Amino acid sequence: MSLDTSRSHDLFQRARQFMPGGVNSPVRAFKSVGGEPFFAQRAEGAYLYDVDGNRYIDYVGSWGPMIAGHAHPSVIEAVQKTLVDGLSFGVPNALEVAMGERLAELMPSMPMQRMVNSGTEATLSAIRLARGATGRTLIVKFEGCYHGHGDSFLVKAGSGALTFGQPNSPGVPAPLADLTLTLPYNDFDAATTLFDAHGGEIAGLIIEPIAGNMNCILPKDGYLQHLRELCTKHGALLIFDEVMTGFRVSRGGAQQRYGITPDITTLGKIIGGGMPVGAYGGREDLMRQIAPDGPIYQAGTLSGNPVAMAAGLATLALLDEPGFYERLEQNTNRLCDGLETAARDAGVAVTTNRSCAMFGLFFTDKKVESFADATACDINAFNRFFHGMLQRGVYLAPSAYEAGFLSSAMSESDIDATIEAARGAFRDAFAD
Ligand code: HOZ
Repeated sequence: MSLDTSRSHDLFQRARQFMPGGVNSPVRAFKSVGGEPFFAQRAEGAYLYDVDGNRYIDYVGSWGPMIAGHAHPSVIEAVQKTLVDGLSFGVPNALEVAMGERLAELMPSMPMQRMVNSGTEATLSAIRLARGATGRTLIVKFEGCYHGHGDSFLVKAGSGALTFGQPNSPGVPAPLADLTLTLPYNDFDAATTLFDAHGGEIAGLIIEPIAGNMNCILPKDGYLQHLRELCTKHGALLIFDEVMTGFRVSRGGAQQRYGITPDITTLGKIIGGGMPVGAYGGREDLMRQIAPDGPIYQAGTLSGNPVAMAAGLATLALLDEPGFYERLEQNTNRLCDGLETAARDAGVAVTTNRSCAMFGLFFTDKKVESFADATACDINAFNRFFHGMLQRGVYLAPSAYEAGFLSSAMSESDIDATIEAARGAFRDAFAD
């Protein structure tokens, strides 16, 4: 069984001449799973179609934005209606105001925000704000968490940095990297000890409240609260990077799901509905310190772009459909339970983590609660399984260290077809 991907292959050969790895973002090059990426022709609902006409049930969803499925009619309509009036103005527009109001309503911890153009820009700006507001320099992050490719974050980073074995990137000056302290995710005592030693110098602690870049790892009971208390006690700012979890794990993100109020939140993905976008925001006294209200500088030519705002607002409007999150959660449970059963039937050790519309599949029989647990899993087994699924028309993230995403466009029969594919993939990948 082998899909015809000859057109993708030809495009990849051309792409490799002009782009590092033939791609514009590393993980999509398929390097860690082996083989070659397919090239997209179009996408609709739960499916991606490649240039050779193959169809895939898509559990990547453009790495997170497509919570309502691809090319949702109301999002496409909003974009079409907006773009005929011009693509970028460089002056304020009404859609930015509507976005500000909407975000403040969905996430009450961020009554003020600034729109930017990517999640990376959001996190870079958030730590500048934390440093500027506290007058301190140290930033704390977690092993295996990924906050975009800013210098301060490429220290024990997850996602592609982890996939390619370079969690600390060359090119990041050592004196800057030294200002980033790292902690093991879900380790209560390590956090307490670090804050006892350095609390007065820490500007901010940044965390993916549910980690999605070392596969999917949930916080232990009380862990986020513990971090909240440490930050409050030591005068450091708690930054939730909700670029992935924002509006994916509940209508109000992980902060609503766990009942924690961060000082600063970073967003991206869903708030752009598939267009390039990011945002950061927080309490008014902090955000008033951003230029031009205050001295902390941050700017962007395309920030608040009308087409991106229109796509984002249309996507956010879909979250209000009654039962939207309940259905997503049911489907995720159906999928994860089904994958675990299929693996058990095939005699393969697999465990899953899940939170509403995001999940992780691990080749181990143990609970996965930390970076060390995730990296101890059988990565070769994942890679074989990945290709078995791809051949059967199911696209999982091409790395054992990325979370999977569901969309509201997926039906129960898509989930069941995925589980059926998994039965075959487990069987083939683990045959003696
Ligand atoms: N940062 C994304 C994974 N968490 C990868 C994006 C891409 O390669 O397109």
